Amino acid sequence: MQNQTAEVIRSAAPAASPQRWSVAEVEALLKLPFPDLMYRAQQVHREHFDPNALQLSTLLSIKTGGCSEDCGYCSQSSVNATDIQNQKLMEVEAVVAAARAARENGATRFCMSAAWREPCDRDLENVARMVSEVRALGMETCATLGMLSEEHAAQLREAGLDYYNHNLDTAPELYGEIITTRTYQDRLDTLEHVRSAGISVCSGGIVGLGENITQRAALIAQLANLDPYPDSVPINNLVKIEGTPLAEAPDLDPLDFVRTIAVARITMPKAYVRLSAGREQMSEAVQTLCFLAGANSIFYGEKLLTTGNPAEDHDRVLMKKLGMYPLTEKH
Ligand code: SAM
Ligand code: DTB
Ligand code: SF4
Repeated sequence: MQNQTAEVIRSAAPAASPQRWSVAEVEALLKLPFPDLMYRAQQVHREHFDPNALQLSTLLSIKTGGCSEDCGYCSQSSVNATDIQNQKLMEVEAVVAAARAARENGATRFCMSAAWREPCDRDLENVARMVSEVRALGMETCATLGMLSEEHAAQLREAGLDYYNHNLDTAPELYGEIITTRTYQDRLDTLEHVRSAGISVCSGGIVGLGENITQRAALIAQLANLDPYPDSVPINNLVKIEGTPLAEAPDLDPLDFVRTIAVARITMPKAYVRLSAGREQMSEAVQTLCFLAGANSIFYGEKLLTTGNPAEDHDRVLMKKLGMYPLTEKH
């Protein structure tokens, strides 16, 4: 039986249209006793998903570094003094070869990421070719290329793009302290263009940026109040990168990370909640708590964009130990 605190928070049963979540309601969820929170999250998760299955996406940085945006967490911003190797847009053939390898390893979705503020027309044509060729391998396609116009979104859809990743990243109140070269509204506009083009929305954020619990709640409320909420919600734990303004950000308590996952699950019942960046720095026990809290998707492959991720064989062993398995058919 749930305790009184839990009872005052309204039920997260899915409705035809999404619920509106106030920041205070989300914050109250984040503050639930841990066992109550996990119980709520598991109830919601099991109502909509096989709790033992994980969706696996492999990431590839198709254009690395030299980005004109000033995101305070990112190794790829030209404003940040990081020591990554810039790399121009990859050739289509090399991208398709990487996608094929990812498929052979068991990934069902391939996500192509570029360090751009926004793609130009020529870049977009090249990415559209990559999308259609990766799609032809029988994989789901995802791209994250920065801001997207309506026209570019339509072109990508035409090429066979299934998902577009564009994160809200943090709470509106904190946003201006993390990024100054674009606005929150710019982010929301791109999500609208993506949705209108018929592409599924993948949007989440980063925790551990030094936000307080109210700001963490505000990020989740923003995502959950999108109408409809995103199909896929990546929750990244900040990977601290030397040379970025956030290199010395205080560590987030791992249990607060797990709580964030649980609240994302409760407020966005049918979304795939992705345990994203930061897994390499996380113990298996914490990752397991995230799965129990409702995370049902991961980035699979030994590299994220410029930082490491657990190797495929390591993740396979973990899944086996937990009796979990990859989603094999397309979802
Ligand atoms: N340039 C595009 C954009 O910003 O939308 C696409 C690539 S960008 C690297 C994709 C996302 O990666 C960011 O929105 C952010 O959420 C996440 N990210 C970047 N650096 C990170 C870091 N150091 N730790 C955790 N997440 C990070
Ligand atoms: C997302 O939300 N996380 C991924 C993906 N979308 C593109 C990126 C994580 C980047 C982590 C830092 C790096 O490897 O540079
Ligand atoms: Fe550029 Fe994206 Fe990194 Fe921001 S997060 S600096 S937009 S690559």
